[in-house]
Amino acid sequence: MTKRVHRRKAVAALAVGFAAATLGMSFTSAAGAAPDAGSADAVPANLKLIRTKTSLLGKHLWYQQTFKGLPVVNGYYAKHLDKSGKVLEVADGRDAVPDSLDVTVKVPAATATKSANTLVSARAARNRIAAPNKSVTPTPSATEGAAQLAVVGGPHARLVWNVTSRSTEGVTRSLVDAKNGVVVDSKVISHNVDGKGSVFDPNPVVSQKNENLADEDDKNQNELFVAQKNVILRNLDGSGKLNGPYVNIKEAKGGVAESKSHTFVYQRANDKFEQVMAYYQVNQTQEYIHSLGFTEVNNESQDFAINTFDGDNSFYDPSIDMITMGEGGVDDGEDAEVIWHEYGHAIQDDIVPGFGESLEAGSIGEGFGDYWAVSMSIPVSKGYDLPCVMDWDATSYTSGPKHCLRRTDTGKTTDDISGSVHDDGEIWSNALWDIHKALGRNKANKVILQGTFFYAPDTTFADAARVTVQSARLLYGKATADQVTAAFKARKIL
Ligand SMILES: [Ca+2]
Ligand SMILES: [Ca+2]
Ligand SMILES: [Ca+2]
Ligand SMILES: [Ca+2]
Ligand SMILES: [Zn+2]
Repeated sequence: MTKRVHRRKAVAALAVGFAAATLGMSFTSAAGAAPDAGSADAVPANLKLIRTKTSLLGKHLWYQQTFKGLPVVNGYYAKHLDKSGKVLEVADGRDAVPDSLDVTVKVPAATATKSANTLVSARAARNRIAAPNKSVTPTPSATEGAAQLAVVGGPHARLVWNVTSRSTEGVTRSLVDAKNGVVVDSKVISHNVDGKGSVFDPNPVVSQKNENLADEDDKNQNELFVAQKNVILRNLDGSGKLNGPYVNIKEAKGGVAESKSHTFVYQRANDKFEQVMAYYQVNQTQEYIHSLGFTEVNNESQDFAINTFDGDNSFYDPSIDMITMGEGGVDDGEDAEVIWHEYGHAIQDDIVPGFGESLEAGSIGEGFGDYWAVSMSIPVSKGYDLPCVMDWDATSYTSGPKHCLRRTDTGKTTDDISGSVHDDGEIWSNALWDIHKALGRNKANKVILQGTFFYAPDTTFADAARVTVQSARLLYGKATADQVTAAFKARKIL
């Protein structure tokens, strides 16, 4: 292998017209330190060693080009050494940066992050409209951002904030001019992929119409195996884990599931099965929410901890925005209705900061979670006892013949208020269920989600009902609002 020095590719890989060749420009920042590739130690000035790899033939040293201590975007330098330390090859991908470039920041990081996220959100929204029928549903709103100061070299050298955002497009890198705030480049650096999975949908009791199934301590059973359904896991971020724009399996008993081929097929005795359930069922519910036109209903990669709690309970923790699925009795993650109930809490906490500050608000939280579980179950339940909540999980703690943790058709009214959020939630869920029956699934869910945007954190039944009626009126007119009013009157809420 002969020793060669590769010069920089002629065009920088930036999208916004940085087309001029950098060939022939001097590396003023590296003045007096011409590459001496012949010596293993010598490298040009202003390089920072960022990685050393060992291969069969030797070592590979990777450097980040820097300017006044800041990374130069896409500016690299690599030195490949044989086992004796002799240089085999050098790759020089540095961009010229004029010494005169001023690195004083004019635009704060927060402003740059906001500009980048706004642009990413708008682009995601446009893409969604352009391709409404694609199975992968890109959706708007970049929700996270971290800004790092950097320098772009080449003919349009400038100081930039390098902003990493996460949106339904995936992970995006945007470069924002730190002098004037203009977003000069923005591109997706991750890849969304489809994976394969196997799930219960919504749960075995409903899909098999069999109230006699039993947990048997998480044992694989033929009756439960046939209840599994092969599905496509959409919107995976390509990391090989169950992560995407709507779901992030963050912690899990036995470790998070990983598959390079994005194949997540397990039987229910494997603790990873519940991870797949959470990913699939939450992705489904977010795609549904987006299909209704809502772009900011917990539109983020919701954190989950799966099977990390050994009690027979699951919970949403608003302080860290995390849903924990317990493994007591039937693993809670085996029943999509438990997942959707908890996700209902995450939805409300996202729309109304600090939601649930009063007894009635807490009851609305529980009632909405139950209603949401029932409503999400409808497309896959073939009409089987729809108002029954958590039919499979409840086999562990109800004697039967029917197994329901709660129902959305109890007939309770405010005369039955008991002071317990779960019991009183049945008043609220019954009202929502009646709205559902009156308006149909999509129209009802639009009205109910829209109404939530007007809730106060410590709302009362009556106030929450009032803004739901108002939402129905503004979206659909008086006749629809009257139907919603009737549903709340039947529960003596209005
Ligand atoms: Ca299980
Ligand atoms: Ca959230
Ligand atoms: Ca359980
Ligand atoms: Ca059910
Ligand atoms: Zn709850």
